[in-house]
Amino acid sequence: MTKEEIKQELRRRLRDNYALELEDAGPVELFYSLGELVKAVSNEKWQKTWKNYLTEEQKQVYYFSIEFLPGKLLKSNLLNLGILEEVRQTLADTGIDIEELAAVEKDMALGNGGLGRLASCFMDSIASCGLPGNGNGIRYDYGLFKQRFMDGYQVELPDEWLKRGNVWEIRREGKACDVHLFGNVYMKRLANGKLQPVGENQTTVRAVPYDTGMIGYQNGIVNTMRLWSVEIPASEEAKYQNLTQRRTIEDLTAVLYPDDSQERGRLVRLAQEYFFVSAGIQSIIRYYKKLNLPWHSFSEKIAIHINDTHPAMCVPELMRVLMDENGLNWEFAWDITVKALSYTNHTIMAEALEKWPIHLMKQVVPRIYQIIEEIDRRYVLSMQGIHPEDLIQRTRLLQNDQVYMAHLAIIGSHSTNGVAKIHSDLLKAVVLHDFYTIYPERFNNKTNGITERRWMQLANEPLSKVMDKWIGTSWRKNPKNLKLLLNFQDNEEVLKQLRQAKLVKKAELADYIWETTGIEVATDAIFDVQIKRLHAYKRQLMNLLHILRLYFQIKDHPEIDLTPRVFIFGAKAAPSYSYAKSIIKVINETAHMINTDSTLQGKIKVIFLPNYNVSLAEKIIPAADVSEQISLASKEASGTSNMKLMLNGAITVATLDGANVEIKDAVGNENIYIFGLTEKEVYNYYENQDYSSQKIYEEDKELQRILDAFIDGTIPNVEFEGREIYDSLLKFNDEYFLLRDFRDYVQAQERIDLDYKNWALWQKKSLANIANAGAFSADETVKAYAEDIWQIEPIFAHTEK
Ligand code: DL6
Repeated sequence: MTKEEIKQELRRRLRDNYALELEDAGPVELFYSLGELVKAVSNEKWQKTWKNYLTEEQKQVYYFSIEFLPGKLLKSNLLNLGILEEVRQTLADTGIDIEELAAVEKDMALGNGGLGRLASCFMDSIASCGLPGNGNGIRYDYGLFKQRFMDGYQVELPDEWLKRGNVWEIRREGKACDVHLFGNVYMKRLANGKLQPVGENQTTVRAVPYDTGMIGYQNGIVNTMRLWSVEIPASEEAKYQNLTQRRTIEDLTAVLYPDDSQERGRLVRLAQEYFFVSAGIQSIIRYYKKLNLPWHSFSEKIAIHINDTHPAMCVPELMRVLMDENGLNWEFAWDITVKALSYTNHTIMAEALEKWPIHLMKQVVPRIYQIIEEIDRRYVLSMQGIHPEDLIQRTRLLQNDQVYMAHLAIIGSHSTNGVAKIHSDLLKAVVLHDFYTIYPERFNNKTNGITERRWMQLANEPLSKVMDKWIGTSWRKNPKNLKLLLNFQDNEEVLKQLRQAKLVKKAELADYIWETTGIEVATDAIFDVQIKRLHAYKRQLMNLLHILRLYFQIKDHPEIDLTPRVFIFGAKAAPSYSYAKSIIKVINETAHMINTDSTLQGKIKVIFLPNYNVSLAEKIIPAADVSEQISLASKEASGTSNMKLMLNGAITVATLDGANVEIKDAVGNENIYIFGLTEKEVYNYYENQDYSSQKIYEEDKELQRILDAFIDGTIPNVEFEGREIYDSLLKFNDEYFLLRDFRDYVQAQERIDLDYKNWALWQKKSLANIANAGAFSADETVKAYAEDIWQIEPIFAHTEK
C-alpha cells in the first residue's frame, strides 16, 4: 500500500466508525481504525491461504496449547505485512507517533510464561516459514493477572484485556460445536448387535471459535490461531434462568489458571482442558470430512500436536469421535490416533507432571474416562510377555487412583520430544526412562527457539539498523545470517555502533524505570537482568544473595572499585505459591533498603519492575548487559529468555542447564560465564544424600552474614518471609543447592565486573552472542518439527515473494 492509500483508508474508517477526521482522532480511535485496516489487508491473504490448503489438500498441523502469549500484535502484523515503515511515516506526516497507538493495545496474555510464549513464537514462525499450521486454544475472558506491588507484596488484579474488544479476532459462529461434560454414560446394544455409548444427564455447552490471523513474514501466508469461548447453547437456555446459574457455564473460559506447576480450581481446569480439546478435534474432523478421503489417509493430511500434557485428552477424544461418531473399530481408530498425534514435554519438575484423580475424570468426562481405562487395559495386555511386569505397572496410565497424563500422551502418540538437548537426554535417562526402554524410536529433541522478528526487528530497532548497515538485510528473512557479523568482531567502528545502540535502549529503559518507580539509574552501570517466572528452582534468591554480598562489601569498604550495577528483576509468582511470593517481598524490601542508602553512592541499585509480560520484556531485553540464567542444573527444561537476551547482545551468566548448554556451545566458553554444579553432580548429591547446607554455612563467614540478614533485622519488614527463606536454606537443607553454587557464582560475577571495565572486550563478547543467536531461531525449530514429527511441507506464497 502507498502512503496515500493508507491515509485514505484510515480516514474512511475513522469517519465511518467514529465520525472523526484523522487530525481529530485520539490514539484509541486510531488504533482500532488502523487495526481494522491491517485486518482487511491480511484477510485477503488469509482467505487465499486457507482456500489453498483446502484445494491442494495440504497436510496441516494443529498445535493444541492451553496457553498462547502473543503480546501486542499491531506492529508485528504491520512488520509481517511489510507495511510498518509506510504506516509509521504516514502517521508521522500527520503528527502522530505510532508508538502512542501501539500502547493502546492490551497484551494478549493468555499464558503464564515460557510455554505460552513459545507457542506464540511458533505461530509466527510456522506462518513465516510458509508451513500450513493452526493454533488451537482457549479464549480466556481474563488473561494472566496484572501484578502490582503493595508494601513490597505481590497483589494480583484481573486482566481485563477484552474490555475494549479485540480488533484482531473473527467470531465464527458457523463453526461452533457442542461439548458434553458430566453426567453418566452407559452402553446400549443396537439392532446390529454393536454397543453404542449413550450419555444421560450431561451438561452441553457451546464452543464458539474466535480466529486470529497469524501473518507470515512478508510471504503472503496467513494461518489461523483458533481460540474457543464457551456459551450456553440456545437449546439449553431454559436450564439457566438466573445469572448465578449462567455463570457456572460461562466461568469455564473465564480465567487462565495462573499456576504452571500446581493445578488449582481442579474441576474447572479439567473441564477447560476437555473443552478446547473436544472443540478442536471436532473442527479438525469436520475439515477432514470436507476432503472426502478415506479414514486411513487421516494422518497423511492431519498432524495434531499436544503442547505439554494439558491437551493430552486429544488421545481419547480423537478415539471417541472416530469410534462413537464415525463407527470405526478400536484398532483402526487407535492406529489413526497414534499416527496423527505427537507430544512435547516441557518440564521435569515432578509436581508439574500432570495427574488427574480418577474420581474427578469420571465425574467431568465420563466417556473419556471409559476410553482411558480401555487404553490402559489394552496397553498392559500388549506389553505382557514383552516387558517385565514391574516396568509395565510403572508405565500404566492408571496408578494410585490417578490418570497420568504424560503416560497417556506418550502411549497415544508417535513422538515425544524435550525442548533442549540436556532436557531430552534427561527425559530418556531419568524422568521417562521406562518409556524410552519401551519406545526408543518415539523420543527426540527439538531445542526451543524464538522469533527474531519480535525480539530484534521490533523490540530493538537501533540494533537492527546496525545489522542492516554492516551485514545487509538478509538476516531479517534468514536469522542464521546474523553470523555474518562475526566478520566484524575486530572492527572498532562496528563495536562502537553496537555499544551506542545498546546505550539508546538503556536510556529508554532508564526513563521507564524512572516513570514507573521514581528511581534513577545510570546508563553506564551494568544492566543485570533476571526475567522469568518466580520459582525456587530458577534461583532468583541466589541473585539476591549476591546483591547482599555487594551491599555488605560497599558498606565495609565505601572506596571499593566496583563497576556500578543495576539489578533488574521481572517475575510473577503463582498466587498460590507462597514461598515465591516471599522471595518477591524480600527482593522488594532489599531493593528499598539499597536504593535509599546514599552511602552506597549509587554503586548498586535493585529494580523489581511490576507486571512482567511480553511488552515489558520488549523494553528490558534490548537494554540488558547481563542475562541471569542461574537455575539449578537439570531443572530448567530449556528457557527462552536466555535466547532473547543473547540475541540482543547481553552476555549470559549461566549454569549448564536447559538451552544454556547449547548457547555455550554456540558462543564458545570465552563469551559466556559458566558456573555451578553440573547436572551429573546434582544427581550425585541425590544419590549419595550427602549435601549439607549447614556445613557450608558454618564454614563461610561471609555467607553467614548474608543469610543472617534475612532474620536479624538487616533487611527490614521481612520478619516472616525472611525466616521462611532462612529456614528453607538451612533447616530444610537448601533444596536447590544455592549455597553450594554461591561461591562459584560470585566468582563469575567478579569476572563480569572486571571484563565490563574493558568496553571493547565486552562489546566483542556481546557481538559474538548476537552473531550466534540465529541458531536459536524458532524458524529453524519449527522446520525441524515439520520435517521430523509433523511431516508437513511449506507452501509457496501465492501473492508475493
Ligand atoms: O518450553 C518452553 C518452556 C521452557 O523454556 C521452560 O524451561 C519450561 O520451564 C517451561 N515449562 C512450563 C511447563 N510447566 N511447568 N513447570 O511452563 O516451558
